Amino acid sequence: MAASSTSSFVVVANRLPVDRVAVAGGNSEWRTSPGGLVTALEPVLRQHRGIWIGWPGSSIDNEAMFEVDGFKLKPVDLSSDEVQGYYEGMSNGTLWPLYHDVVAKPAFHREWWDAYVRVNRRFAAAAAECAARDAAVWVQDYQLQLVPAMLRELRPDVRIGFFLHIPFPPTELFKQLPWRDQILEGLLGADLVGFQRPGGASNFARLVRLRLDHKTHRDQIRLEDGRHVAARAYPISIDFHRLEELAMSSSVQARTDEIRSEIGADRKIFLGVDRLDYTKGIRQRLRAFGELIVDGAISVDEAVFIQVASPSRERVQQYVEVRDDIERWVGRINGDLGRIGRHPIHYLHSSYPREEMAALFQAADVMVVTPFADGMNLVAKEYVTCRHRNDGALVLSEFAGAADELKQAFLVNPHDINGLKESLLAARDADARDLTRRMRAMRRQVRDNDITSWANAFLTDLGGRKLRV
Ligand code: GDG
Repeated sequence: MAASSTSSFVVVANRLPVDRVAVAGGNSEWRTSPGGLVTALEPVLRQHRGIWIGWPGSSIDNEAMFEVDGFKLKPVDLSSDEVQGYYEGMSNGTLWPLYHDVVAKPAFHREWWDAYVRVNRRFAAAAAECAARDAAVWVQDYQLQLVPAMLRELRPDVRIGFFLHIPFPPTELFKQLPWRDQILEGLLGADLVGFQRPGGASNFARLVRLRLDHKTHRDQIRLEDGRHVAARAYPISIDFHRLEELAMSSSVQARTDEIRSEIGADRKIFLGVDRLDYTKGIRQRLRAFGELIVDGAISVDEAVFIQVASPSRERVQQYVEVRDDIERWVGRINGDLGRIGRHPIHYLHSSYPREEMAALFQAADVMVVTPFADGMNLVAKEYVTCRHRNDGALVLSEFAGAADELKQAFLVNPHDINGLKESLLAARDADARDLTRRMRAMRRQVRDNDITSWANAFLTDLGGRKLRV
């Protein structure tokens, strides 16, 4: 259905919150994809008849606005060259590894940068077209860091917010970027720049002071023209109540029982759930688990590791390599340490419905989340949310943003394999009362700081009370 005009609230993100799905008769239609961001922004989008601008994920005939489930969507159509240069190249081959502590080597290519500038300009133009006078525009994430300044130039009347979902790197790493000043200038087009952790906000403030000579005071940056930009932390969260309700539903409970009985009721389940990404530390955690079997500390009759690695960015070379690497390790561990009917690792390279994820979270005794760097890590918060009986153990990397809030987790340094092994055993062997005490505190933290509080905190700072969810 066609939708028209402008709105007082506009979201700009790399992807539209919809997928094109095949339906009977060889046709296809749009369905909303249930990501965290849509859930968070749904009330405010509906209230303001907001518009969401993004790439539809596949090529489309025209860029006319359309409507799905009451959401107004404005597509930005990208050519395959643009997808390659802006998305696979600059976003996921340069910025993603650079911002994640150079866990993989970032590649710097001028043609990728050129595509990034071009595509950011197109997103900014679309935002300028959709924003009503004095509207609030909320730009999301590392793919669109130039949009705030480009949009400000086109539309000085609008309030502009930007939120970075991934870490913002320390100055020494950021400085490697050939286009470092352009990115800083791009972000400074916003009135409010949000980060997951206070460290990201202070890295940014330090960089604009050092490189662009702007004055900063606490979380305020003062520009030459007298304008102020605020840089603050807004730790993202999840929809606690919706997920808890799903986890408590009878169908998910039944599926949980089924998984437990398939694995063997007495076997401990260690679980990993990640997009297959080199930042997530998947190989290291499997290696630690394998070594514990070799050491005799874990027996394949008593424990299993389930690793869900959902397919991600499969056209980017580093992702092809990390997949090969992980699969070699899984093969080696299962080949060396398993026997018929007893695989130490159940490796699942697939995406599953939310119900299946909730059942897995409930079935797992020990959740293992070991990224080398991670803006937040929602999986850790989802596990805690699903443990409505206040049991289960969370092993969590101190390098995930979630570690700031989930302090009662078994915190680990994922580079330290021996430390990781000790934590896996400590989590397995912890007594029930200790686990309950920890889980209660973590659940309270996520319940009291859910996705709505996150959106409200950001939107109130951006646009005042009228934008609250
Ligand atoms: C970025 C930042 C930040 C995974 N496999 C399946 C599935 N998932 C869901 C998880 C979770 C989400 O995907 C992954 O979110 P994370 O936060 O763990 O990580 P990134 O994808 O890297 O997200 C991150 C986040 O943005 C938000 O700001 O926290 O730091 O890197 O919700 O459950 N969901 C389903 N099937 C799967 O197979 N249904």
